[in-house]
Amino acid sequence: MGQIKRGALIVFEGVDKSGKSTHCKKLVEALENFKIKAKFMSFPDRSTLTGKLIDNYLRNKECQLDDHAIHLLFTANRWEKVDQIKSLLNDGVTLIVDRYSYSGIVYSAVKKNMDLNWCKQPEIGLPKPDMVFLLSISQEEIMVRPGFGSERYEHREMQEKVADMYLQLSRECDNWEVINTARSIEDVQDRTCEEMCREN
Ligand code: Z5A
Ligand code: MG
Repeated sequence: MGQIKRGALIVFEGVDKSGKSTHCKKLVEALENFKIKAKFMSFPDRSTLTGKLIDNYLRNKECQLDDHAIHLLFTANRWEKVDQIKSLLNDGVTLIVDRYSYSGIVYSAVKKNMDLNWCKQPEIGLPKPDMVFLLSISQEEIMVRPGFGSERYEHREMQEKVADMYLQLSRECDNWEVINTARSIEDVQDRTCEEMCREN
């Protein structure tokens, strides 16, 4: 029997409401149409032990938690899934992941008194993505999308700092594609599919 080709780990990053979940799901469908085994995964996974704490922190703006502690909870939420991620990739499944380590890094590192290098450390050892799509869009366009503003980090000042830090990280790595998502859903989908075909 031939060896199974490892699946690819594809990550979508971007500010709140930039369209990550929409485009992750569309990419899974497109890959499945090409008979490529693909699965959607998202972080934070609010259903797990750490996920329930994270969900409470995000939705309840009164919840007090040290910034280092919530950072480590977000990272632990990824480590909880590491065996599943590795096993799916080894089984040849391409994983399309809605937020990953870079969300962990940027949303913490933009806070006062948080150090970027410290924020990166607990992510070391998690499987590395083969490609990262950074969905980029202006704050004006984000703020008119449905649902903006309901959770803790969903305010302009934080989102602008996050957008800048994402761009800074994108310049440090050569496997990031920055995609302007202020276009129609179909246009953005065409771009992500094109990039995936180029890589395969
Ligand atoms: N966080 C963290 O601090 N540390 C971590 O390690 C992780 C996360 C993993 C919750 O994340 C918070 O957790 C987040 C970062 C922090 N805080 N903030 N901000 P989340 O992933 O659960 O939620 P979110 O990303 O903030 O929001 P979202 O609603 O999931 O956004 P989205 O997935 O990017 O957007 P969407 O649901 O695909 O699209 C939003 C709407 O726009 C929807 O109505 C779409 O139909 C519409 N849409 C999408 N694309 C288009 C285009 N191209 N044109 C027009 N309309 C569009
Ligand atoms: Mg989403």
